[in-house]
Amino acid sequence: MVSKPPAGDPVQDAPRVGPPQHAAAGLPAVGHTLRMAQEQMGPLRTARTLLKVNQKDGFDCPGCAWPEGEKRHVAEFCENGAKAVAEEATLRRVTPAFFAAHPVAELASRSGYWLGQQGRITEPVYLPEGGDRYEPVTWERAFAIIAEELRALGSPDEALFYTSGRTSNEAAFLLQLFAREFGTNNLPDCSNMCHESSGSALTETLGVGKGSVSLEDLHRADLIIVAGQNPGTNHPRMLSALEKAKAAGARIISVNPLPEAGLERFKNPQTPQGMLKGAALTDLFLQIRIGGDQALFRLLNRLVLETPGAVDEAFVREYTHGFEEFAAAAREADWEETLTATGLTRAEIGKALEMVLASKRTIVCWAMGLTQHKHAVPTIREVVNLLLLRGAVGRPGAGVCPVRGHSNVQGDRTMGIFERPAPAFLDALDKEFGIVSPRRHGFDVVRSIQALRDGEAKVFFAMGGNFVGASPDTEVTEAAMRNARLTVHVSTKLNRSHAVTGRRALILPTLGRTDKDVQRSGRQVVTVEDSMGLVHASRGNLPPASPHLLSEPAIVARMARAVLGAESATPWEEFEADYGAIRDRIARVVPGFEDFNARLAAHPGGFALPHAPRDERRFPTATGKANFTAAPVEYPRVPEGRLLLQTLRSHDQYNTTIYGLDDRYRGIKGGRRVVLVHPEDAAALGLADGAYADLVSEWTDGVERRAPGFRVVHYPTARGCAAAYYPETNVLVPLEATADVSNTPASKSVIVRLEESAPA
Ligand SMILES: Nc1nc2c(c(=O)[nH]1)N[C@H]1C(S)=C(S)[C@@H](COP(=O)(O)OP(=O)(O)OC[C@H]3O[C@@H](n4cnc5c(=O)[nH]c(N)nc54)[C@H](O)[C@@H]3O)O[C@H]1N2
Ligand SMILES: Nc1nc2c(c(=O)[nH]1)N[C@H]1C(S)=C(S)[C@@H](COP(=O)(O)OP(=O)(O)OC[C@H]3O[C@@H](n4cnc5c(=O)[nH]c(N)nc54)[C@H](O)[C@@H]3O)O[C@H]1N2
Ligand SMILES: [Mo]
Repeated sequence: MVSKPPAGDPVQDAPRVGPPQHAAAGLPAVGHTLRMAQEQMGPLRTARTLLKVNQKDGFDCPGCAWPEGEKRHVAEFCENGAKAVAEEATLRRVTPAFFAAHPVAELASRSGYWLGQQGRITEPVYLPEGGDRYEPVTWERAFAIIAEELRALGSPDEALFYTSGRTSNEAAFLLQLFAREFGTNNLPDCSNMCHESSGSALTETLGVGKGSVSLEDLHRADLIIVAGQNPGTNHPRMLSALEKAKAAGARIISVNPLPEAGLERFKNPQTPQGMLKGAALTDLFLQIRIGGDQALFRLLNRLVLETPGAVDEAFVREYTHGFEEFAAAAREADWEETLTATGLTRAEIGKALEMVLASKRTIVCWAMGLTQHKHAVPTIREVVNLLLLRGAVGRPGAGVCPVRGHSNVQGDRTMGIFERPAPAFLDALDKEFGIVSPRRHGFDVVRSIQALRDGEAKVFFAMGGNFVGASPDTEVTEAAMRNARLTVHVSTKLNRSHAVTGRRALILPTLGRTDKDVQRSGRQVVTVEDSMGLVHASRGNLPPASPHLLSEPAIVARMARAVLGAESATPWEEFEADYGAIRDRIARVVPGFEDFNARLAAHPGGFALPHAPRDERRFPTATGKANFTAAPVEYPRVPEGRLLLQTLRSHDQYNTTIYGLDDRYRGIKGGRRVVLVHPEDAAALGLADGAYADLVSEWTDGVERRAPGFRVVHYPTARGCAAAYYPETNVLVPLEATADVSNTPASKSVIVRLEESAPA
């Protein structure tokens, strides 16, 4: 399978390469932000939107899920948040005339960058069976088409309802309610490709699948380990928290195969000193081999166990379970094996141990560098083992901090977007609405693709996102999608998923975070939950991109009425008219949301959801205690002459939304088809800096997956490792290459060979 760059793309992908930078943010970031924002929004709208980001009376930034904190700056956004806002609040428009001029086959030949640059979609459009282009359709007809296809299914489980993580709590709650009334738990979401491994590991060990720290805790920690995360690009506001923690005496260990500029030094654009000099952040950089983290944490655990007085014995006795079995496994940790797995030296690991032992309040932060591996779940469990040994859970300044991606991905899960819902959640839902939710588990993302491929699923509905672009094994996923009878996308902007469709397809354009949402009862707010379990309101203030848009809750409510008809006793119309009525129901179904509307009014800055381990050192696990776990140590074995490829984000993208072709901190400009390789590995493979190569992944099924024409960049990554951007490299990630337990695509460990070639 070969995935060529789209042929119809007028944008030249011609990367120019300079040296990587050693600091993030600062003056260049400010100029860059304003230029990008004004290109999309013009000066007036730029001022109107950017001053409302993350303010108490404004909208939640559609960028990342990092929390806002109590004291807010006038400009509480970062460079990449501003790009996310500009991308949504753009003045460019995709109208029915656009669709008349561009057949679907032509859209499929365009790059994701080009598609996204066309602007906001203004009207619902329909691709009839056998049609070659989308045509305008009324909302009524669109919902009738969905109802017709859903009602024709042999079983409700032949329908899939995907959610991306920008969807508000209110819309998410309605969507899962609709799916369950309809009769299925097929609610795959972007989380399946993202922090599912964190959720799996934390639920099993601590009893709650979410992070256990607040922003305050971060400020108070004395050691912060940042493993497998690039906050300078993906969570820039986190750098302010790290800076503050450092100023209060914290130390930072970065564990990463790449030296990421944002973790080296931060030039805070909100302080004058910060702009000039900046603060060094990382005290110890562990340049780990991809996939070596479980081995590293296992050895650290052994060394802690062997240090007299280092284990918090009172905590272990009172609050934990499974210590003996874990300790026996940890004592087996082998130095030589760890050095091989990690590529680190004894001295580096010794230094890390010293810092761990010197710390009373340790927090471990992580993101995709830990979650997207075959052994991601045991890796995160091993991180938990370390914190448990040190009694560093449920204590101020200490705990687990999985840093979420999409701005409401955590909230969507809290609202019940989950293919394996807890029975207690379904019981509460059934009681409130007088329905009988199915108890069979539904399909996650990977299972959904397999179901479409195998003809087990026939209708695909997406509340946001870019399923085709974000999923692994692009060719397989695209073929699966083309098998569907109907594909429906609720979207703000065009992407690849609109060009690779089922037999019939609908695009339903919707309001974004920045748009003002007015319904029958008046102006509406929605709510979101950030990465630290804080729930707060979001209020758009711009006139909507077009008068024909419906909000996400309105779309679900109308779809539900069209599909379920008189069979449903749920007051869908009332929900559409007044989102407060949805929140009243959430308050009665979802624990922690009691008096939702009243608390929202009383706490404009947001309120915290309860978290038993954090608040009361109570661990609602199967054993009633925090569980130590012991799994065999795993790490990827890479055959001679091959490299281990991670697929990651550049500085100018938001997942599959490409803002531009630069990756400033890594020194890349004007192109995305680059592969970063250690100079000595490149030399051994005979690849000069500037050479071009095809990336060919090797997997047990013997199928050749090839991404052609990548410029080789000699780069200081860990030995034996390589890095290239997602989604161009998703073609290389086999559908079946997933994490054990969580089934998350292992998109950070793909074995590849590089074959010298020419620009694609
Ligand atoms: N501007 C912007 N912001 C975003 C996003 C975006 O695309 N753009 N995406 C959002 C989403 S949905 C998410 S999930 C987050 C993603 O946030 P990140 O997880 O920071 O995103 P990635 O670019 O995938 O970076 C993974 C990091 O892990 C490192 N890494 C890779 N493999 C390993 C490993 O085996 N071990 C260790 N220790 N490190 C490893 C990589 O070098 C890289 O620094 O960001 C969110 N915020
Ligand atoms: N190889 C590889 N693959 C990966 C990853 C990786 O690191 N490597 N990361 C994975 C991760 S962490 C994630 S989270 C997924 C992301 O997967 P998705 O969430 O599915 O993808 P996005 O690119 O974030 O979706 C962008 C689209 O969302 C729509 N959109 C934007 N805002 C709104 C809104 O407010 N409402 C609605 N209805 N639509 C909106 C727009 O049409 C836009 O084109 O990708 C995963 N895929
Ligand atoms: Mo994500």
